Amino acid sequence: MRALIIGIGQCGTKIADLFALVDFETLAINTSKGDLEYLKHVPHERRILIGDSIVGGKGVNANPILGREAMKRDLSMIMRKIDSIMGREDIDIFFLTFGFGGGTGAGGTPILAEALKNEYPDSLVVAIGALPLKEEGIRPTINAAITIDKLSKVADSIVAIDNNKLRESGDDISKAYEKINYTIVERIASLLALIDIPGEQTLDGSDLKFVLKAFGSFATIGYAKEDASKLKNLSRLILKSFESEGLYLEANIESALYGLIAIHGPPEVLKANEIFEALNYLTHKIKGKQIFRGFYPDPREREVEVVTLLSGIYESKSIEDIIITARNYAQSFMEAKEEAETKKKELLQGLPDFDDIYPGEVE
Ligand SMILES: Nc1nc2c(ncn2[C@@H]2O[C@H](COP(=O)(O)OP(=O)(O)OP(=O)(O)O)[C@@H](O)[C@H]2O)c(=O)[nH]1
Ligand SMILES: [Mg+2]
Repeated sequence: MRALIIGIGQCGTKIADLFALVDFETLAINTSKGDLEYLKHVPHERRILIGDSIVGGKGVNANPILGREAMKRDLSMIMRKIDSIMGREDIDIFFLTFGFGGGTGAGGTPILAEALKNEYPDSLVVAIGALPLKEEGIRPTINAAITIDKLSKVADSIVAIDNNKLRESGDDISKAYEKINYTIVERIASLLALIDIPGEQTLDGSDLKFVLKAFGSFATIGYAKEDASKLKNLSRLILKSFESEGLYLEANIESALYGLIAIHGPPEVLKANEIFEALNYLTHKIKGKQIFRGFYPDPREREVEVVTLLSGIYESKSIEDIIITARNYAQSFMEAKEEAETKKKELLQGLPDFDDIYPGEVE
C-alpha cells in the first residue's frame, strides 16, 4: 500500500506532521512561512511555501480566493516534488489533510485534488478535512460549504471531521485539536497497517480502494479497543466502533454504501460466531449491503482492536448544518446587497453634477 499524506494550510500540515512522526511519506504545503517552520517531523525539504509572490509568506487570512491562487501559481512545482518523492507509478492513495474553514486549505485543496486526479488517474484522492466550529462565525462555514461542493466533484471520498464534536471533550481548544489530530492519525494508521498483511481473512489494497472510490461522497472511520481479558462479547465491540458515529461526525451510518472492518487481536477472542453476528447485522443495516472484512489473529496481542470504515455516506447532520447555514446566509446576503444597491440609487437620485451648479467656470 503506497500512500502519500499531503497537508495543506495550518490544520492540514499539523496533521501531516503527526503522520510523519509515525513514518508515513508526507508533504506540507502552506502560504505561511512561520507555520511551516513550526512543524517538527516533516523533513525540511518536504515543506513547500506557496503563494510567496502574492502574500509574502504571511498566510491568506481565511481568504480562499488567495489560497486557490497561491496553489495555482505553484502547482507545477508541487507536482514535480510529488514526482520526485513517489515516482510516477503505483501510488494507491493521496490523503489530503486540511481545515475546511481557513483560506489556504479550503482554497488550495480542490485545486491540488483535481491536478492529482489528472496526473495520477489510477490513484485515489481522499480528502480528510476538519469542519469549523459554529462559534468561528459565518466565513469558515461558507468556506467549508463551497469547498465541500468543489471536492465532491473531484475527490474519491471526503472524510469530514466535525470539530464541533470537540466540545464534548471539555478540553481547551488547542488540546482538543491535538486530540482530534491524534485520533485521525491513529485510525488511518491502524487501518493501513492491516492492509496487505497476512491474516485469517485479509484485506488488500484493492478492497480499501474499492470502498474509498465513492464518487466524492462522505466517509468516516470508526474505532473501538478493549483489553482482551476484559472482553465479554466481540460482536458488541464491533458494533460499538460504529455507534460512536465514526470519527467525529454526525452521520446516518445506514446511508452508507460500503463498509470495511478490520479486527486485530489474540486468536482465542476472535470468535467466528460473534464476528459473523455483528457482520450480519451491519450488512443489513447499511444501504449498500457490502462489507469487506479482515481478521488478524495475533498471539502476541493483548488487546482487541476494531477499525471500521464506512463510505458513500450522504446523510450527515454535521454537513447538512454547514450547507444550509451557508446557503441561507448567501441568499440573505445577496438580497441585502441588492437592497443596498436599490436604496443607494433611490437616495442619490435627482442630484445634479457640478456643471449644473457652477456653469461656465472652465472655458
Ligand atoms: N481538527 C483540527 N482543526 C483545526 C486545527 N487547526 C485549525 N483547525 C480548524 O481549521 C480551520 C482553520 O484552518 P487553518 O488550517 O488554520 O487555515 P489555513 O488553511 O492555514 O488558511 P489561512 O490561515 O487562512 O492561510 C478552522 O475552522 C479551525 O477550526 C487543528 O489542529 N485540528
Ligand atoms: Mg494558516
